[in-house]
Amino acid sequence: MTAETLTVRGACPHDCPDTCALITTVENGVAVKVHGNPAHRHTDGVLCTKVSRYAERTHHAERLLQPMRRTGPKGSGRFEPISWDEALDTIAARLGDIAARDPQAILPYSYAGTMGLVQGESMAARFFHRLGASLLDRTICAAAGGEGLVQTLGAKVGMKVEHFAQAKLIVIWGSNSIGSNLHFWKLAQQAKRDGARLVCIDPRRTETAEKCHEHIALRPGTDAALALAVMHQLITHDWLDHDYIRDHTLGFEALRERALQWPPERAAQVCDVPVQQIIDLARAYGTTRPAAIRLNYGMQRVRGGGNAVRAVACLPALVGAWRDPAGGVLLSSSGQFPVERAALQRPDLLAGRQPRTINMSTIGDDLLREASPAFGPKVEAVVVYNSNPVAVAPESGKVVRGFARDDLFTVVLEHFRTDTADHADILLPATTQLEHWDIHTSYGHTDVLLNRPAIAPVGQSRTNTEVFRALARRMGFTEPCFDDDDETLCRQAFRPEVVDFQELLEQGFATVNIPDAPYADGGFPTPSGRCEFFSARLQAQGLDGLPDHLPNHEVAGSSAAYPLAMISPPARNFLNSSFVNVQSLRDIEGEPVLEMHPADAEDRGIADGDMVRVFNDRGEYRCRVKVGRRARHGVVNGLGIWWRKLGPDGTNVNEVTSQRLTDLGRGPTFYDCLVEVARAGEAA
Ligand SMILES: Nc1nc2c(c(=O)[nH]1)N[C@H]1C(S)=C(S)[C@@H](COP(=O)(O)OP(=O)(O)OC[C@H]3O[C@@H](n4cnc5c(=O)[nH]c(N)nc54)[C@H](O)[C@@H]3O)O[C@H]1N2
Ligand SMILES: Nc1nc2c(c(=O)[nH]1)N[C@H]1C(S)=C(S)[C@@H](COP(=O)(O)OP(=O)(O)OC[C@H]3O[C@@H](n4cnc5c(=O)[nH]c(N)nc54)[C@H](O)[C@@H]3O)O[C@H]1N2
Ligand code: SF4
Ligand SMILES: [Mo]
Repeated sequence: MTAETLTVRGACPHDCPDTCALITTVENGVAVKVHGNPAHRHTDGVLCTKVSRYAERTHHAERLLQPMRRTGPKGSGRFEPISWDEALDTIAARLGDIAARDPQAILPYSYAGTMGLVQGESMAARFFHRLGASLLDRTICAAAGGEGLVQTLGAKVGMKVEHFAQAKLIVIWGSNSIGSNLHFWKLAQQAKRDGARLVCIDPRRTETAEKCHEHIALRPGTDAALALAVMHQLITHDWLDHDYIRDHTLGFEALRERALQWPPERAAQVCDVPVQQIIDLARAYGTTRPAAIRLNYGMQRVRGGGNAVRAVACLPALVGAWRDPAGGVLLSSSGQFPVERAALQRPDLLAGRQPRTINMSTIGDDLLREASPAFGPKVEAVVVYNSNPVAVAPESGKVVRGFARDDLFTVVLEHFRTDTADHADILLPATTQLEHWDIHTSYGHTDVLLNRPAIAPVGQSRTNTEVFRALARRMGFTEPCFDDDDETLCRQAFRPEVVDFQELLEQGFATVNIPDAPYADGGFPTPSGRCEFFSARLQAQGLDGLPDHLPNHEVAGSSAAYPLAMISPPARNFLNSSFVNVQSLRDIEGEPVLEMHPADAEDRGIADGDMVRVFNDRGEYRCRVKVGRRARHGVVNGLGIWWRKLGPDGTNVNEVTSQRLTDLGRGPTFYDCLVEVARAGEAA
């Protein structure tokens, strides 16, 4: 190594359950390589293909290097450089004007471009709380399933991921682990080598499904029916842990009655799978110890997604799977971290005000709404950071129209000129994970990670926190919390007795102390302390207290015009819409693809490799069709999430998705979507 070479420990910032520990090699101030930290057991020295290219992304020729002001029409992508002072003065003046009338006309829009607690919602939240801006309901990914877990287990908690390696049955339910949870897949393979049976439940024949012993290719949005039929079998064969049910659950009698309405034959019809597959799944689940379920968010992007997660989350308590460290269910571990959110976000700065809340999943409609007593003021300004709504939000025809409004003032903090950035009035260059401090929890394991900056900010880029600190100063916010620097913010995230900051500084990660079989003796974080088959809290909201199958908003077969169900899971080499502009990764993905079953293709005279139009009443997009067995009959898979401007006609899959919401949690229903497909160029 030369004198100028150093290595810096960090954390992967992306919205992925694995939250890997990174090591960045820096030569003469340039990040030359990012690799996995071998000392971190969950990372085990391995990164996915995407983040192995993080240095390429960071030093990309198209990185935004200076603040810019738009000069062409919105969406045109024409900008001119301006100074930071001019950019910040302009923003502060506009926001100040609007706030003087009603600060709720200002909306922050952010999600998980970085999962960092500091560059995510810390200084930004303080700023918008102090301003009194509209609150954002951050629902776009996990709201339905999260609420399903909270109502059943009490929080976003579950079994510890490392114990999957010792399970004898692993049900991978609504997750393409190889694509989006790679480090879990390693544990599943270890279990498989030790004799475990792997079952995958997914409408798509993913690379993960192919490698499991069994693949149950159900219709999208029918998981609750399947889970209820499994319960039916557990009950009728008495594969139940009666002691566990008596001591640690609530509402068994009511659930029993519900489940008995779901014989496997009924579920087989709803799910469109062979009845024997359901019977076999139930027998395996009822008779194998330890049995572990890796549930993931893929199955909750439909109308009944919250109920589906509730139904699946009931299963381990029925068979007493929680007694074993390698038994139970894991959807998310994020509720296992006692993060000091109030200290980071300072909701007290609202000072008694109660601004309205806008749901990020209906941003299309909400940007187009006029002022009304029910809605409040028209949205006059949006400040976007850590998100690319024009590409990722549903029904993008409306999202684009909203962001194209001439009377909307839009500020975007970004690394690149994304589809959303093209609509900015002021575009601000943001630092990447290699250039700033941050601290991370995980939703797939139970370690905290620290991210240290490896290189100086590229160009004139600034951290999100620095932008909001500077805006706070310009707007006259004098509270001392607006002076906290990023390292201070990192230290505020946890009480010292929970996470030892010195340990984080020294090794880059620290483990939160959680028992190996946390619910072996019950003690769920629900109001009753039990696993709540029946939820009094849901009943009090006028909802069903028991889990049930709720058919999709757009049920397959209900529309003659749009007979195909479409799901749009992620492409393996992109992370939502991040990395689409990284050439080496785009080369692997090629172009936007729609997977279609041979029978559906034949019905439409479509051949493998044709360009097709995918359409419904909401919109249309074009892409290349891949005819084959990845798609099940009646379902097409439109792999996401391409930048619109890099797709064949400046659109992407979200042209056809809808803004309807889920049963619980007000989440989006990306995978509850009927379409028709035709060869491009043909009449509709
Ligand atoms: N490579 C890569 N990794 C990622 C991401 C990425 O974009 N690319 N995104 C990250 C993010 S933000 C998230 S939230 C997670 C998402 O990861 P997951 O939670 O695993 O969710 P999805 O990838 O949306 O879907 C997972 C699987 O569910 C299937 N599925 C769709 N509908 C249904 C259904 O109704 N029932 C069942 N049983 N299965 C269904 C899909 O075909 C897909 O294979 O992954 C993260 N990891
Ligand atoms: N059709 C369809 N649509 C979907 C999904 C689907 O499966 N199908 N998945 C949904 C899901 S699960 C999710 S989570 C959402 C994801 O939606 P988003 O959270 O919007 O995720 P990304 O598309 O990755 O966009 C994140 C942006 O943040 C920027 N960014 C990253 N780090 C920083 C930073 O430190 N500072 C600033 N200022 N910017 C930063 C990146 O450059 C990137 O452009 O999309 C949803 N949309
Ligand atoms: S995206 Fe996931 S698998 Fe890839 S490096 Fe980040 S945390 Fe690890
Ligand atoms: Mo997500």
